[in-house]
Amino acid sequence: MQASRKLPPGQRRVNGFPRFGHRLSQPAPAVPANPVITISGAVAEEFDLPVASLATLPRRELAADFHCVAGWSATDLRWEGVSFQTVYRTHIEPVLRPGAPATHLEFRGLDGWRSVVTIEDALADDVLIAERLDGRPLNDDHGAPARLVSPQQYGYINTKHLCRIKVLTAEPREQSSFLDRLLVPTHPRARVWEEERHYLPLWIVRPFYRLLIAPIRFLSARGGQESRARRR
Ligand SMILES: Nc1nc2c(c(=O)[nH]1)N[C@H]1C(S)=C(S)[C@@H](COP(=O)(O)O)O[C@H]1N2
Ligand SMILES: [Mo]
Repeated sequence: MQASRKLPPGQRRVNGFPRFGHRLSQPAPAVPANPVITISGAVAEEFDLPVASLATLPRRELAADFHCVAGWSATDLRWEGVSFQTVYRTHIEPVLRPGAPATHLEFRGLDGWRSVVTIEDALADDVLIAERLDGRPLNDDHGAPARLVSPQQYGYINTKHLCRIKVLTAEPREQSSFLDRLLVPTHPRARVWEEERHYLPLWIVRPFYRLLIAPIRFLSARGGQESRARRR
């Protein structure tokens, strides 16, 4: 489709869509038979939103590129799911604890990954909870059973294997995500067009990450093969 679409600053196109992430050589987490997304935090009562119930909400299709903070971009992906805004307005906003304005959301994956997103960024028009990619259900590599898709933010915000959304009323003080512990604090907004990677100067960050792409891709692909072998 839009093959000539410009990439954000410092990004390079890769062929296909590699599996990428932490616990690299590990297989993807097992998906429960009836997966749910637990909504917790500043809500009157914690509750489970079955992933299957997303099929009953207004569906949304989105063609977008995907940008990893390490510098690779996968282009022309076709996501299908539900707008996060829809999930928020229909299921979360009505049960917020009174007097506790939501400022951030924490998205957590079955493998322990987590990302924190400001309410403003989460409610952007192109943020989805997606269960389908390129016409098929999400596979293990890319986040079964459902993932956050926020194309204007770096990949690490796009939590895979989504199992919990926590409503926060302040920015969390300790940033204990994997990337934060590995490197230096990640940027709280992570907007790709502003190149909000970290607080370090880009002349340090860009080449450092570039060196990591090949080994991470290699290890992640091996972990992905292991998940597929286990399923067989
Ligand atoms: N649950 C979970 N989500 C995750 C990750 C992860 O390791 N676990 N890695 C993040 C990073 S750094 C990137 S670049 C993208 C990679 O998505 P992909 O494997 O579909 O390419 O997922 C993000 N979401
Ligand atoms: Mo990433």
